[in-house]
Amino acid sequence: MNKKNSLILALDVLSRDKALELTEQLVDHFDAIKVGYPLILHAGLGIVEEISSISPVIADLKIADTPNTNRLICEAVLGAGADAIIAQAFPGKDSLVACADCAESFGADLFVVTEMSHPGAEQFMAPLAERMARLAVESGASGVVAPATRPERIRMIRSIIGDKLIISPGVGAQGGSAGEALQAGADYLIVGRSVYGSADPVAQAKELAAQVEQSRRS
Ligand code: U5P
Repeated sequence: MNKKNSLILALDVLSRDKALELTEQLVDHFDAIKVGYPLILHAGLGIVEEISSISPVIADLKIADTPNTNRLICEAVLGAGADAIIAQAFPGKDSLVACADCAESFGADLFVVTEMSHPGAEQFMAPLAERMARLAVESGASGVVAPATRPERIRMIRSIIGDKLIISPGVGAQGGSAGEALQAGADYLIVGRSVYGSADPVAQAKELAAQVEQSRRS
């Protein structure tokens, strides 16, 4: 993933046509497009192949199964053209290593969820986030997912993972601030509804780019 805009589009729309229209419109404003269950379940796995011919794709399937099943999921989505996958750490090291090995065999990136961005993540994930961040490093992941809604947690996770990448959802619709997440150590912001749900997605993307630029200068 080439870091140009520090922005990743979360494309949680439900139709192939809408997804491709937004991809064409926004490809120059985002470094990657993240697709997950909402789009893949509606449009089919072929949408990964179609978008990946236009932009790098991160497959956000939050993979969380046994090592063998994890491998089968990774092979399917990386085989369809995804450049990166997202996996959960909580199934444990063997499950995560299965994802890391598969990502490596495809020359793809693996991002590991440490602590999610919604309020409920404070219940079970936050108390284990440090251990999950360490596991991500030990397993050979390219980076982690950490919450823009809690910049202090990004700071803490950065102190554990060194120079691995942090991709950070929660900006916009979930209330997180682009500037604060970047200042806390996020490498990329993941933004969905506030862009694709807006009347003018390109204008929203430009506004985010201006915030990224301002944060780089400060
Ligand atoms: N996402 C989160 N929080 C996490 C991990 C992933 O919001 O901790 C994903 C969501 O599933 C969605 C995107 O695809 O990031 C955020 O979209 P939005 O809230 O900006 O619409």
